[in-house]
Amino acid sequence: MPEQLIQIEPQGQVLLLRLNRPQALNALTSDLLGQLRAALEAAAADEQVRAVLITGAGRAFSAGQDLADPLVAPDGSPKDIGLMLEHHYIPLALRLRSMPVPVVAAVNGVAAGAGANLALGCDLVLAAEGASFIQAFGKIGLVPDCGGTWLLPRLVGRAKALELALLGDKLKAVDAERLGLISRVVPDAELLDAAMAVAHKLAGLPTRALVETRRALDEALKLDFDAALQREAALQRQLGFAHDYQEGVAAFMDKRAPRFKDR
Ligand code: T3D
Repeated sequence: MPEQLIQIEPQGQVLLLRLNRPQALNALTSDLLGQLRAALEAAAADEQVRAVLITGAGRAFSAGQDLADPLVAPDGSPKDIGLMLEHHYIPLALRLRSMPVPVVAAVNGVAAGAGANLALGCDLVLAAEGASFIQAFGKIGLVPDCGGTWLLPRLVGRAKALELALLGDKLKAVDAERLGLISRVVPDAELLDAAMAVAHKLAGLPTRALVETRRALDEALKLDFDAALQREAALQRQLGFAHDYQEGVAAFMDKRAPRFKDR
């Protein structure tokens, strides 16, 4: 029986995924990354799942790549750590970014290196007051990965992105919120309940429209204003023909709760 490195806990329409190597601050091994991707694949294929919530077991969210993993740990022989990215981090980051349901991160403690960028790649990021974020790559002679080079300047602008990435200092959750790096900070004891409430709220909203909104925002960064307006019109046309628009408007008119089902 393989070790359960991701705890999978269905809670109604929300699937809670807990990184589960607390003794190593949930450092990311190839096995853990494989299990996380498999859990996300299963969630993507399961029509009952309408939101995913990712958190860490123990006192950390994740300390990033497991630096003791024989696949990457320097031992005198050359290590192609690009393979680790190609086999694990790139597929994971792409899977996360293209999930057919919203994904929430509940950052319960330190999130370092790829652990930080795993969290920042989620759609909404809640953090406990005691949590922190570290772009730990530079200190070990690497560049930000798991999407960090793309995410950081878009989230906080070039100047702050460079400061975070070059200095690699610990950023407290409250400062991460102030910079716009994350969505919200909550008291430590309230993190999981608050994140679960957000995930349940997302699960009750029209999933397809939420996912198209994520895609449209990401794509708009590459478009000029005219092209973004055209993209909005094309998306609105598609969504206007879909069930959830009919249902959302009907529910509003009838003064009742909507029952969305599109994915
Ligand atoms: O290499 C590639 O594949 C390329 C991909 C790279 C992606 C990356 O993520 S690179 C960045 C890797 N992560 C780091 O460099 C962070 C290393 N960890 C730390 O700086 C600190 O541990 C923390 C700031 C995260 C937490 O500090 P603290 O003082 O709260 O805890 P600690 O005492 O340092 O760590 C507790 C234990 O976790 C300790 O083990 P022990 O002594 O109790 O047996 C420590 O060795 C272990 N641990 C922490 N981080 C890692 C780790 N073990 C393996 N890999 C880690 N990344």
